[in-house]
Amino acid sequence: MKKFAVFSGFLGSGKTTAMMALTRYLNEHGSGAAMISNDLGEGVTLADHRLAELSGCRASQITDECICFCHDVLTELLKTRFDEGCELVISDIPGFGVGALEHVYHGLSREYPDFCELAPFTVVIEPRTAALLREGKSDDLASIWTAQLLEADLIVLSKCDLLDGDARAELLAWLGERFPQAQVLPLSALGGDGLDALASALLQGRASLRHPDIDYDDERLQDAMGSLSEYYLQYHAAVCCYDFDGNAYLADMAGEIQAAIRAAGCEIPHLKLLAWEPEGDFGKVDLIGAERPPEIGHCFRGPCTELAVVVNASAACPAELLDKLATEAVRAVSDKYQLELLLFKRECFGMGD
Ligand SMILES: Nc1nc2c(ncn2[C@@H]2O[C@H](COP(=O)(O)OP(=O)(O)OP(=O)(O)O)[C@@H](O)[C@H]2O)c(=O)[nH]1
Ligand SMILES: [Mg+2]
Repeated sequence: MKKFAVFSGFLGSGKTTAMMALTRYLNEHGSGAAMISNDLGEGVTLADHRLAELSGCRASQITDECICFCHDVLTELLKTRFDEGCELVISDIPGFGVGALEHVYHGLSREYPDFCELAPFTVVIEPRTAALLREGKSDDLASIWTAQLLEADLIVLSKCDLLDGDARAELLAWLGERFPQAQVLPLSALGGDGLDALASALLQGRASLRHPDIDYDDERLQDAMGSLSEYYLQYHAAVCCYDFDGNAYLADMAGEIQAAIRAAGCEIPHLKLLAWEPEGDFGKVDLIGAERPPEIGHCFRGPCTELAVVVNASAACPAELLDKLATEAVRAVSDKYQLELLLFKRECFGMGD
């Protein structure tokens, strides 16, 4: 039977990168697979979805609503992919993902019992987060990470290329002891290590459909969720010269937004900057935390002549302030590069609104 998997996990943990690597791996190894990027912006192009498309992945997006609450839209899309021959379709989940086990997996198994098989409910965690939990961090963020991991049938320790062998073994062992209900697997989506084991676990395993002991009304969980705002900006940039450096432009923009967010005393768990040329060349810069250096994920190969740009941010910052800071930063950096902007879409809202 065809399979559906949810990849939950914290912002910036590596879900999209893992879904891209895994669908590519499966398509190259004979089991058709596709991915869905799910977020709440209305009528927007998601940076994650566009990145997957630009990278040649079999990808779709569901915007405007969480797959927790639109099973009709989700099953329609799954049916299309299954009819195309996909054995496995994977979707991520907006925000923190806590509650997706109940809303997506239990919801689907009640409303569409024979529609497809559910793969192990998967939670992606990056080494830095796992290390903080292991050291005993116990604030609002830690309560979210713990709730996510308690929902997991399968925990994926991502970005393992950043760890040496001992550190990786220690974190894997700790995750296994702390969350004994889940299988734990290491992955380097960028390097390719661990994709075979992850593919087998998803294709051969099944969701347990447990009811974990989580207080979903916990005040700390609700407060943390309520403090998060989402920002979506989409524009076209006309370039004035022939030596425009799209990579420097994106890096400067990440730095400018980071500085503004830090000056406001806010946190930015994930900022995604993606720009592409009509021919398909593209650049991508991520910021995963106000105190961490921006990461250049993909570089333009040469000077750009015109650009489409998508900016997506999730920040612990009031929506009005995030909207102002991010938009001003984009304008300031675009002015510096003498770009003429044509705005398609701008939206900013609080997750608790
Ligand atoms: N070194 C390394 N970096 C990675 C790996 N996987 C992801 N990253 C980086 O981590 C950052 C976040 O990755 P994403 O895949 O966008 O994270 P996400 O969980 O989808 O984030 P949200 O969509 O905000 O929830 C990006 O800069 C990635 O390039 C990996 O295997 N190794
Ligand atoms: Mg993502």
